Amino acid sequence: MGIKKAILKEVERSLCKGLEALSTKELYTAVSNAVMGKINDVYSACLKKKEEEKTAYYLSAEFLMGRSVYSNLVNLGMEEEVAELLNEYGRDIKCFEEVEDAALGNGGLGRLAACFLDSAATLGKNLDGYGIRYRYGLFKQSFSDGFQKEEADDWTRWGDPWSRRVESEAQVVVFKTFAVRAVPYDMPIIGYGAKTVNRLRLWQAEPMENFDFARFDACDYRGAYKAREEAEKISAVLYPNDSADKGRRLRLMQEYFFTSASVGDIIDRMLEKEVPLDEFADHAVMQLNDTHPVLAVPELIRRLEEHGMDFDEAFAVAKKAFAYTNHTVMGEALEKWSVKLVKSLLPEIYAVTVRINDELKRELKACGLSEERRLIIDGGLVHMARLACYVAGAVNGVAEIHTGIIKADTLKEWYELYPEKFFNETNGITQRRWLRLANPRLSDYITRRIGDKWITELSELEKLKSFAESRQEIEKFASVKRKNKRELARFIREREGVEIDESYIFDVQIKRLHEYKRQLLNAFSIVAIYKGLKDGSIKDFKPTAFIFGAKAAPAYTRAKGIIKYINEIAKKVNADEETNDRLKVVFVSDYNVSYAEKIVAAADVSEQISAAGTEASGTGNMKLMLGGAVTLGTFDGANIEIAEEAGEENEYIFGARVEDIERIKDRYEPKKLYSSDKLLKAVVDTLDDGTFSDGGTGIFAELKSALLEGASWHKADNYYLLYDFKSYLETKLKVNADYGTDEWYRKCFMNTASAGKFSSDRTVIGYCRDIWKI
Ligand code: 26V
Repeated sequence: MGIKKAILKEVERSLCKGLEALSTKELYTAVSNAVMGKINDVYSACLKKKEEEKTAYYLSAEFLMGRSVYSNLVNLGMEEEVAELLNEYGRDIKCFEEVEDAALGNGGLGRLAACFLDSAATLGKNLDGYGIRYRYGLFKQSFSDGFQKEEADDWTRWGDPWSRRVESEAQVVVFKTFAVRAVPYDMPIIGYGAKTVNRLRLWQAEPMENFDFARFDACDYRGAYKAREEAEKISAVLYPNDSADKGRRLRLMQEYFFTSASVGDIIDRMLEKEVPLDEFADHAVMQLNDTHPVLAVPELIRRLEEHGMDFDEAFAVAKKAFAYTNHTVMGEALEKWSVKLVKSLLPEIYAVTVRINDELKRELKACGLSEERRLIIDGGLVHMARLACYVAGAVNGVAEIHTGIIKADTLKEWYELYPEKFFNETNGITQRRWLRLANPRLSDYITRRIGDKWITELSELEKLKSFAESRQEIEKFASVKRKNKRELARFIREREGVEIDESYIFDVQIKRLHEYKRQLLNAFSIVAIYKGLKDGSIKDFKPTAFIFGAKAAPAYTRAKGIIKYINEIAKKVNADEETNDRLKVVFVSDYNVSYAEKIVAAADVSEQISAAGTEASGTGNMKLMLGGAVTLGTFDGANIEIAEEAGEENEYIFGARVEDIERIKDRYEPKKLYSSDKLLKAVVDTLDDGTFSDGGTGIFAELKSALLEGASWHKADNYYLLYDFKSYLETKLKVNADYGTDEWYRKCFMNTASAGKFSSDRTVIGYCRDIWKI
């Protein structure tokens, strides 16, 4: 049966109405159910295959899947047929844009996990995901008087038709004083062409018993619901990073909850197949996505001991069963748990960790190496990255420069001990979502030129380069971008109420709000440009819309201050009739995966301006490159590899490099720069001279003081905004001067044509080869 028929049957079976009369939600449910029905056979066959073959498991606290309906239709090749069917009934497939994103992640790390799943399924590799089915994903963002407001994200408001609850495979997770059930919800991951369907298994926390009847009988109604509440809170919310401090205990519970259930699940399946557990690592390898799932290490040992192994045997298995990816060099993000907390919540896990630590001490002694910065239990804390580096068979960074930094600095004690464990696996993105789905116009253009092999082999894009010298081709390419910009402008007009059009340069910075990513530097440059337009020192400025998209962790006051500052700039600048034919600023609200899809297709300039040495990789940079934006960026993260692929002449690189910062950092005096550079001073002073209002909160003054004075926990201007300001502004003005010519669009074209390396297909192949051995 074709998909059209299946949908009609689904409508008839469940809704007793004609397709034309369905609500959008009903239509969505019918289409999703029909699609799910289509993949059953392949899905079962793939589950069976994984019982026979070695499988890699991606353990991650975050999976930022976005919307499934369109990507599944694309990967199944059913997009056109379904659109056609809906049309026949007077409906538009675009109506599914009302469907909520599954935003079970904060940013790059979670989206990377989702891209990897798409790539592995497309490549036919055995990779399944394990995570948490949060009741509420990343908060919804709105602005009130320019301040960020957060609201709960009820992502299953329209149900969750892409998941199946598998009651019979629930696990029990035991904490010191109580236990909960982990109930799996399985989401099929459909590879492009639908030859492989892998599985993302997300655990939901539920009480051991549904309802405490004894208590209810005794008229203790509140008590009767208590167990339910206690259990459900474990998977209730995704932690926005930076705010874990408040609910640290709950966060630790989440981490143990999903890793324990996942390890238990993998072991159960092996026992079912009668695999001897000492052969565990021949059948399974677990990739630890940052330190969040590292409790899986002591948990595996604990469970293997429960099944009769002694510690040494279990430890030997664990050493072959794990690999660890580091995603950040920010010290605050390397997790440490207080011994007291771990002991009180997970005494058995703590006991296993002590034995691992003893093993480590013995080994260090034998090699005559220092315990310094190596002990897992150290100073009353359990160091999760150290535990990961000690036990994992492989440790990797996510871009060349980042791997270099973790070897030389962040994890240098481990590199010294085990150089053979260290790998680089430069991140990637799936072109199925970020080009084929997000940018149908550019996709069609490319396919008309070089065929559609790029969809599964992105290096094919190289073939576009033979068209780069043709003016006509460059003009066609430019016209695709113009249409995409028109579409985004319309969307922004409707949703944000800001008037821009395709004649503007679309200069975008889309990523989580963080000091190191330096949205504030971008804001400063806009203030400088505004001043220059007002006083006439900047002439011939081509109209530019500076577009921001970002969420700030709710407890991260400075990040929220930066949002307010940019919104204040937007308010002033957009209303100024002297300049608003050339300068617009818009901070889009509730930036998420679906919003990103629209923005990447329409961007001219990709802002990647982190302080050198701080951004592990970045992946937004790759999405924007693929869409034909030029990078305005520092030599940091994957920007370096982007410039290497596209040619530095096709990007706009500025600012201090890691070596420069190394050289100056001990004698850096931002105050001197501030006092000696008039423009810089005037710009920074807008934080407290009354130009903009922070609503009396004092956050702007605090931002200024962080730059000039520092704080108890950091030096002044620890991300070198003032240092890079001048070269950034100059480079930005150069971008403006270059924009719009044939030469400009040729640069854009070269970016798209050179993006082949940044497919997550290449990354996943790297992990399979170097680390997973599958
Ligand atoms: C960051 C921070 C910053 C300091 C405060 C506490 C804290 C907690 C968590 C995080 C997020 C760290 C993990 C992360 O999302 N890393 C991102 O991973 C992407 C995929 O590898 C990579 O492209 C980004 O550069 C990296 O920031």
